[in-house]
Amino acid sequence: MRFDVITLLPELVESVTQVGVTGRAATRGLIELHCWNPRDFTEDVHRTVDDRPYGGGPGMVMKAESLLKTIRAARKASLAVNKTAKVIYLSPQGKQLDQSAVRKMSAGTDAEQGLILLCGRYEGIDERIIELEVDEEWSIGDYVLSGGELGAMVIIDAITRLLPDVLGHKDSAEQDSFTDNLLDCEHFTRPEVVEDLQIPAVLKSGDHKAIAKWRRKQAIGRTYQRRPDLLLKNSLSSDDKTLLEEYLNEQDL
Ligand code: 9WO
Repeated sequence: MRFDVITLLPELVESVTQVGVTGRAATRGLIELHCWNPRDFTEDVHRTVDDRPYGGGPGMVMKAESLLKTIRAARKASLAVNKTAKVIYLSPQGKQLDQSAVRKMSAGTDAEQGLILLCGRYEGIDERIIELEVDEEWSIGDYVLSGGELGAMVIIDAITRLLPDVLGHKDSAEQDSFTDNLLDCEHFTRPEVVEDLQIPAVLKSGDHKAIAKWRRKQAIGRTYQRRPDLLLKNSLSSDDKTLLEEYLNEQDL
């Protein structure tokens, strides 16, 4: 999948293709990242990308002209290879990203045609850019960052790990938290005892059915206690309700 990122800080965004799962995906050619710096699309000696806000107030706003040129250059380059990539603006005003949105982007036309991720800095970008060129506006959560880059990197990371062949183990992405709106169960590895704390006995039983049942019970119980809002998204099957009752009974012990 191809990602084109419009950013004043390409070094920051490029680090995503230099390390970890996303780094390996880039090396293996499963993802491609191209950064476009609006400063390279300025004409003046100072390479000005920002200006004072109309109406006054603190800070600066990213100017329309260089951004328009940058977005159109990115669109053209991406079009030559793929088809019509969407332009996504990262901002706290966007629709909040969740795993189902990520899954859609990693599977559908976005995966084939790529995404153009637009990162603002300063107080934001001239609104007319959003009107003219932005197809979708996404937020990664209710907090303010100093720019959209970390949001773009979050989207690239979350999509990449779902792409075919990226994760070694065939179904490890599918087994994760949120696959069916449930949080993950706990994990343990050796040694068996850490500061007097034992691992749950069932995990040593070798009984794969019992282990799978315990993991699902924990996932449901933890979701109920920590994120009840997620359980309301898809009502529990009667088997899952039984597991939740068992979990709550075991908690009282
Ligand atoms: C900065 C600022 C400073 C003084 C007064 C008001 C202010 N508002 C902002 C601001 O919202 N800056 C944004 C920085 C402008 C757009 C890019 N920036 C950004 C993106 N911050 N946080 C995000 C973001 C992106 C995706 N998901 C969550 C947050």
